[in-house]
Amino acid sequence: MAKIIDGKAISAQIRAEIKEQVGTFCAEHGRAPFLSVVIVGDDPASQVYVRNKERACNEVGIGSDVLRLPSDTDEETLLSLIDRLNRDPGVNGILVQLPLPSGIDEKKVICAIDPSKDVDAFGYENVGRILTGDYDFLPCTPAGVMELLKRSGISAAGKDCVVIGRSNIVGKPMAALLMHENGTVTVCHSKTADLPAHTRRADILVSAIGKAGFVTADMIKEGAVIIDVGINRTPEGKLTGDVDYEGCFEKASAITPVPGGVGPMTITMLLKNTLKAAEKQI
Ligand code: BQF
Repeated sequence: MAKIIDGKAISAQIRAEIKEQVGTFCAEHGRAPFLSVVIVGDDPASQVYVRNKERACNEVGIGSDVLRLPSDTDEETLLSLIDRLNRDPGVNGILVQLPLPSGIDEKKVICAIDPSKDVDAFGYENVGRILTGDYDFLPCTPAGVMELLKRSGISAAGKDCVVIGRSNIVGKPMAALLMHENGTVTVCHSKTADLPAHTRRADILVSAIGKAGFVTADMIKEGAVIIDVGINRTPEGKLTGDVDYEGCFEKASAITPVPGGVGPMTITMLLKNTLKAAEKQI
């Protein structure tokens, strides 16, 4: 029987801390930190994520606006909007919700964001800084996972850590952060030979593959810590992770649920990054 790592509760605690720090910032500088969110098109999941971010900003007193552009927006228009936000001293953080419609070069758009306002930390400068350990912002999801571990009293030092997924947004930075915390890290992906042989050795298993029910109880070690980054939708429209929660719950020592695990922490780390960006820009 595992301890449930309650991301919603840990998030609420951190958001209360951030709200207090935002209050101090407002008192000292006469204005609130400010986040601009850019969304292009009408992808329904993206709409939900953007609303979650807007609501969370409100909750802690961070100012925000959502700039909604039609799905046929061209790259040039988007780049000139980012240029305007880069030069606006009232905007502390800029976030472009991904994915962008096909035909727009995501890399070009993300890298157009001023690195000091890149609160997702997806641009080349911030990504490079993560690898060296010399960073201002961490990408929100891996940062959220590290914070969940820390606040649950789980150390990665000396542990076998296995990450499933090698995306630039989650898997790769996740591996870097676990290494910084002195974990021994293995990154598995779609071409990994005998993936269960790796996952069975994991003391800490982080799954970010995006396949519902992918991690089953026979793939994990007794007493492992299971972190489920997956956000998948069941045919009935409910959120579910990558992990067979019921099965792994019996065998793990700690496990994150979906929803209410890593997801809320992702949003909380965005708030933290926006406050930090505002403080650094003073
Ligand atoms: C929860 C995201 C895949 C691709 C792009 C809370 C969120 C999700 C779940 C959320 C995500 C996932 C976000 C829960 C933002 C996390 O209670 O479990 C919050 O809003 N997320 C995103 O912006 O882009 C994504 C996943």
